[in-house]
Amino acid sequence: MFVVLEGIEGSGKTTLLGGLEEGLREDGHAVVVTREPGGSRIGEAIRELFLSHSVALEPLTEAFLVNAARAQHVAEVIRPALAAGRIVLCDRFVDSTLAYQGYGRGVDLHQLHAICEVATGGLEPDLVLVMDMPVSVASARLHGRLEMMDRIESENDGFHARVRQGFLALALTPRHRVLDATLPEKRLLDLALHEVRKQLSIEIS
Ligand code: T5A
Repeated sequence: MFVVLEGIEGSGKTTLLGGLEEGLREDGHAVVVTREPGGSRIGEAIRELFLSHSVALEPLTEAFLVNAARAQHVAEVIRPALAAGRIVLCDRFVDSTLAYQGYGRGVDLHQLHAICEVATGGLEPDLVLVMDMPVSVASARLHGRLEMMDRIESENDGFHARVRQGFLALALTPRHRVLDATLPEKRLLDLALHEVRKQLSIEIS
């Protein structure tokens, strides 16, 4: 099963992924945790470039870069793990491109869908957990690491608000679940584990 976590920066995806991984391993599942951009050697190199302040990137260049990383990630990590019967937990996937480069930067959504489709070969997640929270709350959480803000995190609140609205607009499908990311960590983990276990029972039956 392929599970993706999405949401704006600071919404708690990485924290939740750690808890999900532990809970699912305790259930006896083999789990692979990975992320985008990244996940493979070339993907991590692209990530470094993508997040660096040292380069100015056109929105379409951003879209092609994350999708170059994604093509390698899908072929080298995600598809083999799924074929081996593992649960793949992925920090961000296609919705991030649609939300950041589409809703955030203004790249045409039809073009983005087409680019992502080529990169994924049509692979779609079975479940997408969307961590939703106001931008102001997420920014306050990240405030302590102001000096370490990457190129995208450093964008203004208006950009992040468009990205948040993008994630919510994309979440209107049966495979998406929107979680209130302002909830305490333990409560969020319980809700997320419940959703993943429910989806697993559907996949198995
Ligand atoms: N990107 C990515 C694109 O533009 N296009 C794309 O196609 C893709 C794939 C990737 C960047 O690339 C962009 C989007 C991103 O800008 P990233 O590292 O994956 O960067 O994403 P970030 O969201 O920046 O990762 P962060 O680590 O900043 O945020 P998380 O993972 O959402 O949040 P987390 O877990 O690190 O938590 C943040 C803080 O909140 C606390 C944590 O302890 C931590 O201090 N916290 C909570 N506090 C209270 N209650 C809770 N429930 C909490 N959960 C966590």
